[in-house]
Amino acid sequence: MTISRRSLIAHSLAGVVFAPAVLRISKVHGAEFTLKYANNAPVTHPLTLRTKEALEAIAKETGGKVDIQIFPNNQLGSDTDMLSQLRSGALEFFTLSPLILQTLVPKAAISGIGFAWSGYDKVWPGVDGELGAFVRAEIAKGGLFAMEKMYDNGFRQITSSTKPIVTPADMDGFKIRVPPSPLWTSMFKAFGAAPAPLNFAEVYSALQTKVFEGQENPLSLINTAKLYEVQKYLAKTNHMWDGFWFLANGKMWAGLPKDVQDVIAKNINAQALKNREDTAAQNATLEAELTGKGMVFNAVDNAKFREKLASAGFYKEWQEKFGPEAWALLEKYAGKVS
Ligand code: X2X
Repeated sequence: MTISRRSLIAHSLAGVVFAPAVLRISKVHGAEFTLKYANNAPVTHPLTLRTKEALEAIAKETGGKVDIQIFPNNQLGSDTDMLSQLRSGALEFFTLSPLILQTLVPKAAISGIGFAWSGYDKVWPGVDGELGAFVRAEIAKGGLFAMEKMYDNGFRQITSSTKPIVTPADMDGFKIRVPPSPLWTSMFKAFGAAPAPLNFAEVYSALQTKVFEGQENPLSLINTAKLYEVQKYLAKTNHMWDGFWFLANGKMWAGLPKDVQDVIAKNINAQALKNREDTAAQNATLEAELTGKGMVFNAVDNAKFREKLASAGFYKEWQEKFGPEAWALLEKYAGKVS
């Protein structure tokens, strides 16, 4: 906070009554809070489009006093880099998968258990409800602040350049890239595949040079990151749901004036709801669009893939790791998971 802002606040506390403007700093010219938000999503992805809208609304509502610049598409580095920048305070805001956050906040990954969610009608009440509140409290213990509403990434599908994945046996030894997270590696080992972690920033070129045969992501990312150029087959596994927590550096957030926090949170949360509508709408059209771009889709018997995880001991292992409280909250919204 600058000296001029302190004195303005002191001035307003001294009895000067202002109209209920969002920020009582109209005598100061230019931005007073210049902050950064970064992500891993392409510029055309609904995460980038909607957060950009939120940041524009924040600037407008504050008369330009709160200026949050957006750095999409790994411009500031990989997810791993951005997470350390966020923790050190070099970056103020960042959206991240709860599974990648697992390296810092072990229980944050609970929402990513394989085949836990049958649909969005269960996901949103869960992450907007007690399950999400539990995770946000865990995130706070890790020194970060998470906004209330998660953004959607989507239900994940397996793609391949070498062969269609139709049965669980097709996963045997399959060289697949997974995001950097213990739960992800564990899930694909349980499928019998040969997973290796890699940040999303490197995925396109790793697929292009055939370091990996496959990867898994929601349709919206496969489309906007142009993964269809380097992947041929898509198995509709819906093997897990993934979203993004909109995170802030905890100390930085706590140091912002309440009126600034309120206007940021209001707009970020409002656009999260629009982002959820975007991905739902895209899911209805992207199979046709990606097929038109040359991908070959196939259905799978999802129950067989789930059985494979169960028989490999995946659910038992992670139920123990997450503990009874987190697991009960997941099942409260998702239904029986194991
Ligand atoms: O890294 C990925 O695959 C991505 C973009 O889906 C995540 O953010 C987890």
